[in-house]
Amino acid sequence: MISEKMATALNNQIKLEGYASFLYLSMASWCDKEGLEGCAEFLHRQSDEEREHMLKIFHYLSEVDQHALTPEISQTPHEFDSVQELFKQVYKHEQKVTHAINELVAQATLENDYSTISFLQWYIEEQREEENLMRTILDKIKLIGDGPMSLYYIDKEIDAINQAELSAEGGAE
Ligand code: OFO
Repeated sequence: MISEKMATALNNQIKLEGYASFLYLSMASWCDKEGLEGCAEFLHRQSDEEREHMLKIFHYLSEVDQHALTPEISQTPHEFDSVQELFKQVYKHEQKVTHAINELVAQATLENDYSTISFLQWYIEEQREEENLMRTILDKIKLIGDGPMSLYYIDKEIDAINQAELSAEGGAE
């Protein structure tokens, strides 16, 4: 059993992960509309991952005899200024999630809630990897610059990153 306060904080995290899933879904749709298929596929996969992150917390709350609540998700943006701006937003959102996870760990530590501390370890590692991945993408985008063929090369690059992520996931199974 974990505290009510901890359960509320974890339910808030469900909301944040759910928002991330919908945000990346909206971004995938925008990329599709712009003809950026590689980016769209990457973001669809990210969106699915975020849903899994949300569900992991759902199951954890049930396991510790607490009530997981389906979140109300606020409206995500539908339009983005450019693919460069879009990935900056992804990185910013991941930083926000990392901050929220750190806050959860701090709360669990304060309460000597070792079960939740242990549960959150997976998220700490996941966020380190995600932030690193998004920084790599932003670096590539910067290197490609904004010449006439830049969108083509950005899309190709993100597609390659997506394929690498997919095969890493396959290898992990
Ligand atoms: Fe679940 O927020 Fe990133 O990975």
